Order: sequence, then structure tokens, then C-alpha cells
Amino acid sequence: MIIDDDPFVLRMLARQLARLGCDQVLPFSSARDALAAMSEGDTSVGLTICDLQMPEMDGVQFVGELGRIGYSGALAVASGEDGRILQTAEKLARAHGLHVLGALRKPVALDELRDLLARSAAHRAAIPRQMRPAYPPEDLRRALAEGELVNHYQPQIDVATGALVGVETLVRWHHPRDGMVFPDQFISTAEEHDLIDDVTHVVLTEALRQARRWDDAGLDLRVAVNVSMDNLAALGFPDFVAASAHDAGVTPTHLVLEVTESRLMKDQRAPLEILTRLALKRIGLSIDDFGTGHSSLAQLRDFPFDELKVDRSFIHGASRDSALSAIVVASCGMARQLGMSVVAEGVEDRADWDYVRACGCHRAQGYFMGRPMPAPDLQSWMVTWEGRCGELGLA
Ligand code: G
Ligand code: G
Ligand code: MN
Repeated sequence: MIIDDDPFVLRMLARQLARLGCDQVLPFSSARDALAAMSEGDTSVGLTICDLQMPEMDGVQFVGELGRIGYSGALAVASGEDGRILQTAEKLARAHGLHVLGALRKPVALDELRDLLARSAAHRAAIPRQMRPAYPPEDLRRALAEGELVNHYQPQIDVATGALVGVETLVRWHHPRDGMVFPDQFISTAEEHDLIDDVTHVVLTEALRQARRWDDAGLDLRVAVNVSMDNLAALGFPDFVAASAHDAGVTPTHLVLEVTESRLMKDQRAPLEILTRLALKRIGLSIDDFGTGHSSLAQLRDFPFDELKVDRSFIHGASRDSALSAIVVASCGMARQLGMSVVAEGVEDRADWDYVRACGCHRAQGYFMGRPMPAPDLQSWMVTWEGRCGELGLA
């Protein structure tokens, strides 16, 4: 479905879509008519491209209505408005629960449209995944008892040398019926049902054991483990971590705990005490997803972090987006002044890689270098990576 009050734009878009193989295009010159056609329910629309600036009902109102009728297809906004307005419209649509593929700047380039269609197909393929139910806490309790949680590790690269200097531990659940289950489907259940300490114990213990194996194999890696703010409520946590590292034969400086604050903590005394004691034990502390949610300036001020992970929503595409770039550059500058190191997350392509090298991030992590993988795959990944270093401007 395409919606634009300008008949010329509408014809042009229809022609471009036809060239790209879309044989069912529904053009509308008014958002109201488009909405009426949709709510009659005789058409199931996979992708909607709509203009923002329209008389009668504008694109913003239309997006609100799409949310209200529970439109489940994909959405893209095409407009001549400037980038910030487009971005805000995108965000608004997401807030309405719509699947937003992105914004198209008018006049729409054929290549961008082709890209959009590819992503729209990917969206349709992904629908069943989003509809997966949350797991009840009993299932997770059983998984913990049966040892079904497995660690994957994602490489972290020193951007100056290209050397592998660390990994982030990311837990997966090998579910006997459903296969691989990702943490976003069970971490919040764990937090809500008092199982997060058990999850962290399992993940941390295995990560430390693995760190020891890498060390024995001559690989000098810092191993990062994600901890939940709820882990920082138990005052025994620092001693537990220190004892676990000691038992595994891992130096505390080789362990990093990544902390995200997903919700506001009313009482900060416990996390403050715990993080300070972890810092005294020389365990690395990283502020994860920096710039999102509550992972913010106040946390930098109040807690003894020595590393900042710039959230991937700021990194990917920063080389082409001045707002993102401003945020990344400022975060790097601030971290440097505070004596912290900066890890760029979400480096997905060559442009991101070149960007994070130029802007003063210390380390980079992302699909461009390597995805999270089981520990035994790391050696062969390294061989491949070293082979790519030449073309990436690394000696
Ligand atoms: O690969 P990815 O889908 O792994 O991870 C999704 C999110 O889950 C990330 O935000 C990550 O911080 C979180 N996560 C991954 N592993 C753990 C873990 O062991 N403990 C906690 N608390 N969060 C984790
Ligand atoms: O929140 P945390 O930083 O712990 O999240 C790490 C998450 O980011 C994991 O789900 C991991 O699989 C994912 N991830 C890692 N690299 C990339 C990347 O380059 N792009 C995207 N989109 N996600 C990534
Ligand atoms: Mn993390």
C-alpha cells in the first residue's frame, strides 16, 4: 500500500515498485481512504509506504490509527522532511507497536526501495518468532537443574591493532523441544521470579572456567559477563565473584561485569556498596547499553565504572547520521576524560568499523567482526579474522 497526496509521487512509486517485481500495489491519495480499505479487512497488506505531509489526515495521525487497528504488516515513511523529523516519526510508529522498516527520503531512489523490500520480506519470515510465548519460571528452573544453559562468546577487538582482546559472554538456552532460545526470552522471567542469581552463577562459573582454558592455551582475553541489577542486591555478591575467579585461577582484572540498569533503582545503597567492593577487588566494571534506558550520565557519576559500552543503536549507521555521530563522539570524549575505556557495540559493516576506528573508541564488537559463538569455534574464527585484517587497514 502506498499513500501520498501528490499524484506524481504516487505514480512514480507505483512504477518503481512494479520494476522491482511487486505486482500488487494499492495506491491511495488520502490516508483516510487507505485506512478505510484496511479496516474493511478485505486486503491483507504486507508493507505500507506513507508520506508524512498530507492534508486532512497527515502521516503522524495515520501511524497512530494503524497502531489502533493493530496493523501487523511492515511500515516505511517516505518524506521530503528533514532527517530528524523522519526519525521522530519512525520512533513514534515503533511506540505504537508497528514494525518500522525505516524512512525513505524523497525522491525515493530505486536502490533504497529494493533494500526496503528485502527487509520487508525478512520481516514476514520472522513473524512466527515474535509470537513465541514467554517461558514459565518452572521451565527455567528445570533448565538450570538440567544444565541446559550454554554460554556463547562474542569477540571484542582492539581497533588500533585488530587484536582479539576480549569476549562478551552471552547466555543461550538449549531447549530440548524448541532449540536455541535467546536471553530476551528468559532473562526477565529470571529477574521476576528470583532465578537471576542462579542464572548468573551458572553463566559466571562457566565463563571463568573457559577463561582459564583460554589462558592455558596462551590466549590473553578479558572475559565479560552480563549481570542484572538484581544481582547487585545481594551483599555477598562481590565475595562470591572474587572467590569464583580465585577458584577458577583467573585474575580479577581479566573479568569484566557488564551492568545495565533496565529500570530505576529506588534504593541505590546496595548496588553502590557492591560495585565499589567489586572495583576494590580489581574486577572490571562496564556500563552496558550506555545512552539507553537508565544507563546514563547519573550512573557514570555515581558508580565506579571503568568501561563504557556505547549502545549499538548509536553505533550502527553513525558514519551517515550526524545526530548519532555527535552522541558517539561526545560519549568517547567523556569516557576519555573520566579515564574509562570505550567499547563500541553493534559494528555491523565496514562503514561502522571505519567510523569507530576514527572516532576514538578503544574496542569494537559486532557482527562485522564476529557473532556470538560457542567457545570451541573461537580458534577458527581467529584464523578467518586474521586473514581479513590486511584489507581492513591493519598490519
Ligand atoms: O545475544 P543476545 O540476544 O544475546 O543478548 C540479549 C541480551 O541479553 C543482551 O542485552 C545481554 O546483555 C543479555 N544477556 C545475555 N546473557 C546474559 C546473562 O548471562 N545475564 C544477564 N543478566 N543478561 C544477559
Ligand atoms: O545488551 P548487550 O550489549 O549485552 O547485548 C548484546 C546483544 O547484541 C546480543 O544480543 C548480541 O547478540 C547482539 N549483537 C552483537 N553484535 C551485534 C551487531 O553487530 N548488531 C546487532 N544488531 N546486534 C548485535
Ligand atoms: Mn552486554
